Amino acid sequence: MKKAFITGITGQDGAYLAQLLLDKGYEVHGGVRRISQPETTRLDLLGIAKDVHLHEFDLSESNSIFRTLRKIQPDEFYNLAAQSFVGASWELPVYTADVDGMAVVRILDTLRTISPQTRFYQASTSEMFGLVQEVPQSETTRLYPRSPYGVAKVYGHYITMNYRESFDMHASSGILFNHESPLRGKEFVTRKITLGLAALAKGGTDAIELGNMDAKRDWGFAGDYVEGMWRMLQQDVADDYVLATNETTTIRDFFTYAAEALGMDLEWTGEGEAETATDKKSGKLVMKVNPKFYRPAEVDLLIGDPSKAKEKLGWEPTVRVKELAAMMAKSDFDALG
Ligand code: NDP
Ligand code: GDR
Repeated sequence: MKKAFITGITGQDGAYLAQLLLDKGYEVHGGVRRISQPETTRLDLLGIAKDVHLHEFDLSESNSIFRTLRKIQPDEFYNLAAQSFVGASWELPVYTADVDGMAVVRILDTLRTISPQTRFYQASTSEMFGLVQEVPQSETTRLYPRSPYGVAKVYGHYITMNYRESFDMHASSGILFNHESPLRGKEFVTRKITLGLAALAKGGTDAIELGNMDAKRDWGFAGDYVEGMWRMLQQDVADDYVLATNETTTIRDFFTYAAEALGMDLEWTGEGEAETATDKKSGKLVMKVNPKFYRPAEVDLLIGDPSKAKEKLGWEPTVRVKELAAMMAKSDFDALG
């Protein structure tokens, strides 16, 4: 039986990956931070909390990484834990650099010392592309991060490549474009939209307040992306791969798709800070812009080219953005009873 260790197992991707690996017959271990109230909501929702082995683990603590790895000696190590919210990274730039950047070398160097045969996956991100250099973005596109989060992830990405080249380690990075699901964190824009719309459809009256409506993202379904992570570690030779849908959508259009799935018919008015959306059927104001959600520097356009993953891994996304928006909106609507 293969053993896997997942950092960030309580997060969106960690939960889906744990489920995938359990289905494949792995013994699944995961790292959880010590907090006053252990939080396994996503693992509970998937019905797998009892099937995984959880270990106290913090990315900022070298000894915690060392002790955990020495004990488990996993065949595969997936580093999914991170301060993953871009918006918060301007408030927590040093912490983000440590957890999203430095922690990657802590893990790699520990693996090199005590478990060099372990295959390693690093959660790299399309946020590393930042300011548009090329469309669509691929593994060879120049990196130009636009947030402390993006900058920290660039370090994690390059140190993964460096340990692969320096020590012949099986270390791969997945450069993943945005992927969402009903388990997505509530502060990310897709989930914020679907939770807010579900409440409005159930009779609520609070308009959803958003920032930049013009940003474009390449959104896929998280379940598809964890399959791609696993496939990367099954290759004979480690490498870096983009996972994306190759379709890009504005925040406004995602909002419209989710609203339509709940039976709304939107009327958009105004521009910039004055932009609003009203549901023509109920007459309710459902969205207004609040500049407090604007970012100090924005990533305007992300669209990925996943052809390498398709050719080498046989990976393709199965859920398109409209279906994704409907899936999330209906899940949040149903959860309200
Ligand atoms: P989530 O925010 O849902 O999960 C992050 C996980 O990291 C949580 O389990 C969290 O634990 C854990 N964590 C945070 N800080 C620490 C720490 N100091 N020590 C140990 N664990 C910690 O993220 P996602 O699942 O969406 O993303 C997974 C990874 O992929 C992240 O690295 C993210 O940056 C990256 N990524 C995500 C993309 C996406 O669109 N989802 C796209 C590209 C990359 P806790 O539950 O205690 O908070
Ligand atoms: P992102 O996701 O920054 O792409 O990072 P997020 O959903 O936070 O933002 C996407 C875009 O929406 C705009 N936006 C808002 N965003 C949030 N969160 N809240 C709002 O109210 C709002 N209004 C407009 C943002 O400005 C941005 O342009 C995600 C994370 O999962 C990262 O960890 C991951 O690396 C990248 O995706 C790929």
